[in-house]
Amino acid sequence: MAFSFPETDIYCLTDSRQSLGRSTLEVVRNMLLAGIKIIQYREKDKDGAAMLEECRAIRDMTRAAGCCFIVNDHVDIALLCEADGVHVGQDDLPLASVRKLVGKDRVVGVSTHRWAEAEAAVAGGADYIGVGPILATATKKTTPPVGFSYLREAASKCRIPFVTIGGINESTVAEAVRNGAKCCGIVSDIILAEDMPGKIARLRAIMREAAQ
Ligand code: 3NM
Repeated sequence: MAFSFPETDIYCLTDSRQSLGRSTLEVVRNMLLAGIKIIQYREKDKDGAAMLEECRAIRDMTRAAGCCFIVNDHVDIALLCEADGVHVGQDDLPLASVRKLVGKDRVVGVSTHRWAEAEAAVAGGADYIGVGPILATATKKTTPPVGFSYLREAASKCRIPFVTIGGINESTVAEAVRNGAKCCGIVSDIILAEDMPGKIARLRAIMREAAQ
């Protein structure tokens, strides 16, 4: 699938540790039902075979829905399930090595927490970057929040698409948009909702209003 990054929408991520007991496939089904166009498989506690099996099923579902499918961290799984791309953090394999493995036709995204990291990712040929964590989040406790100032910097300087992520929810997304967020990466606020499509509709409405 050709990579087309949603300019202003929501980038959804899975996390079975906070999915109200629903399976990852059920969670993905709900995201697709809401018309989400980019989904990242991000699972921290599963073994390789289980992740590969889930990713193969998600690949089929996302392909049928015309949704871009990104695998977090695991380049091998991304290749084996024919995902559209892979997302890596600052402590994962270096961008140049990831690119060598996946080739130019797959998407590579890189998490960044300050502008110097963003510049390096752009110079290294990343297709998009993550900008965060903007606010404190229980989903990723390892990196301290960077606040809205880095978001404003990225919004004014970044020449490639970026995802604003970390602590974005119904209460904070308007401020994120007013500080330059366009595509928002949201984990817990969406997957902890009983009615995921309803939650996504409310988030989108707030984003639309804040963008005016
Ligand atoms: N990456 P929630 S913050 C997966 O800053 C992830 O790179 C981040 O979870 C980064 O929407 C984050 O529940 C977690 O706050 C976002």
